[in-house]
Amino acid sequence: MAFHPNYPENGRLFVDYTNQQGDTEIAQYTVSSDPNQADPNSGELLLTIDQPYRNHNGGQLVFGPDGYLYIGMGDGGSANDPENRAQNLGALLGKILRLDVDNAAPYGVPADNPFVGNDQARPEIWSYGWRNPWRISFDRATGDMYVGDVGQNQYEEIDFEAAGAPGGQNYGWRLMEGLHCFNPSSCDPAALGLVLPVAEYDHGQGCSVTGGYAYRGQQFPNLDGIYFYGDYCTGLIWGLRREADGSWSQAQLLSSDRRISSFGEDETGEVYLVDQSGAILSIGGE
Ligand SMILES: [Ca+2]
Ligand SMILES: [Ca+2]
Repeated sequence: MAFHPNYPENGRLFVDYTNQQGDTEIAQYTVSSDPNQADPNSGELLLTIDQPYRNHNGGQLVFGPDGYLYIGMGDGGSANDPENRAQNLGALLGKILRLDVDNAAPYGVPADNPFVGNDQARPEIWSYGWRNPWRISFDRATGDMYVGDVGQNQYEEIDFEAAGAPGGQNYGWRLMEGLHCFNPSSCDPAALGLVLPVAEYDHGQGCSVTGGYAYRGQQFPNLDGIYFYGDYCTGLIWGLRREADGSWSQAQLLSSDRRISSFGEDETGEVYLVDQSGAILSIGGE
């Protein structure tokens, strides 16, 4: 779910869910007279995306600093991306999409989306080569994008896209899993123009990455700019920091024993952890 950047004025919010046929729907609702409840009759469907398999439905919606709505779509599911959808620009699966929800109904495509005018590609695509970009966020201070892309059987990864990037990047799947060639088993990432993750961990430390947020809160100044992420199976939490020279430092910060299904960020930039068992915990202190 994502609130429109002008939500206080227009009451518009967006949801991504799996419908009863197992397919992805993106819809808009508006707030009701009760500020804590949407109007159930206000629904407007933006997009339906057929899902060939039950898993890997992605599901993150987030507005970028450019005011456009970004949507994370998994590769469709099963395992190993059997139909190679993440590399197929004619499919919306295995992609991050970028929509304009202000200047056309039910949505428009920003004129500067990278594949506009390419009749072999869907114009909604912002980037491709994703397996299941379960969580996407923007650093509120810099506008940089972070993505936690869930791996297959061996490697989990975090990806970074600097603010102002033109889109159209290929993040590798199923050619690569993390930093490793996957299918085919040998490859030349540079020759293929693939963007490599800025961090990865193997399945000795977890099973499924849950991307988080770059901390920009006020309570813990020493955490400023550290990107938090965790693992769903082990509850380990890591911090990732981009140094002044552009290199990355990664450290395990906590072993939480939590089933980390998501992270969240509040209006002031404080970061929270969502435990699938039902608890919401603050990062930095409890
Ligand atoms: Ca699916
Ligand atoms: Ca990748």
